[in-house]
Parts: sequence; C-alpha cells; structure tokens
Amino acid sequence: MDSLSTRWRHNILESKIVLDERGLLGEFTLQQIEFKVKRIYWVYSKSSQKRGFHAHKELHQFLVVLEGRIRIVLSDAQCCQEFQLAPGENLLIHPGVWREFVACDGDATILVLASEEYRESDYIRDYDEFVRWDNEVF
Ligand code: T46
Repeated sequence: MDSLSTRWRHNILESKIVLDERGLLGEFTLQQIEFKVKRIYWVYSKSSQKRGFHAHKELHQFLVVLEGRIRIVLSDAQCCQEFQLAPGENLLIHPGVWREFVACDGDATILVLASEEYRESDYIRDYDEFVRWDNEVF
C-alpha cells in the first residue's frame, strides 16, 4: 500500500495542445506517467451527471480530458481536494482516494490510462466502507 503522502500526490500534468482553424490536437508522452500502463479506457459523461463515487485500493490512473470540462473531487476520510480540468490538463490519481466527478459546461469525454486490468474487487463503492478501510490502512 502506498504511503499517505503518495496518496495525495495528485499532479496535474499538462499536455501540449495545438489549436488551429480545423480544431485541436493534443499530445502527451508516456514518460509523463510514472506507472506501467496496462489498460486504457474512456468515459463519455453527460453534462451534470455525477460519476465515480468509489475508491481504488491499488490502481494508479492518469486521467486525460479529451473534450469538455470536468470537476473532480478527491477525498480521504478527513479532507478533500477539488480540481477543474479542461483539455490539456491531465490528472495523476493514486490509489486510496475516494473520487466523484461531473461534466460541467456540457458533456465531456475522458481517457484513462490505468496501471492494472479491470478488477471489480479493487473498487470500494460504499463510502462508509471506504472510511473504515481508510482508518485501517492509513
Ligand atoms: C474511475 C473513473 C475515472 C468495465 O467493464 N471495464 C472497465 O475497464 C471499467 C473502468 C469499467 N467497467 C464497467 C464497470 C461498471 O459496470 O463499466 C461500468 C461503469 O463503470 P463505473 O460505474 O465504475 O464508471 P465511472 O465512470 O463511475 O468510473 C470510471 C472507472 O470505473 C474508475 O476506475 O476512476 O472512471
């Protein structure tokens, strides 16, 4: 399990964004990501629809906003931190934090690079269970 300080090292890593009259091109390199990527998935989120409401026990993620804007709140049993992300602003999320996110200002699409394959047993989807787990592990 990661230490307390590692859990809260949620860096925002910027992508290169090239804008012209045709639209937008974004770029990031895998060197920006500090774990080996085993899975890539994407989420299309309708405006104002809340998603997340879970924590991961082991999973590291690199979240890339492709389109739209999202507001994401990361928390442990004691405190929380809010981020507003638009294309070009990518968020590194470490295990052990509860996350809730919502597309604001219209729909949004995010791409997620993940350190592990999908495993439902890595999720804690009940907040009270998360608080108990948080108190035991950290
Ligand atoms: C996260 C945020 C940012 C799969 O079958 N395979 C997958 O790779 C994933 C990620 C999910 N699923 C299934 C599990 C659920 O039955 O897809 C369904 C929707 O997943 P969930 O409700 O967890 O979706 P979000 O948007 O709340 O959360 C997702 C990720 O699950 C999670 O890891 O951090 O995006």
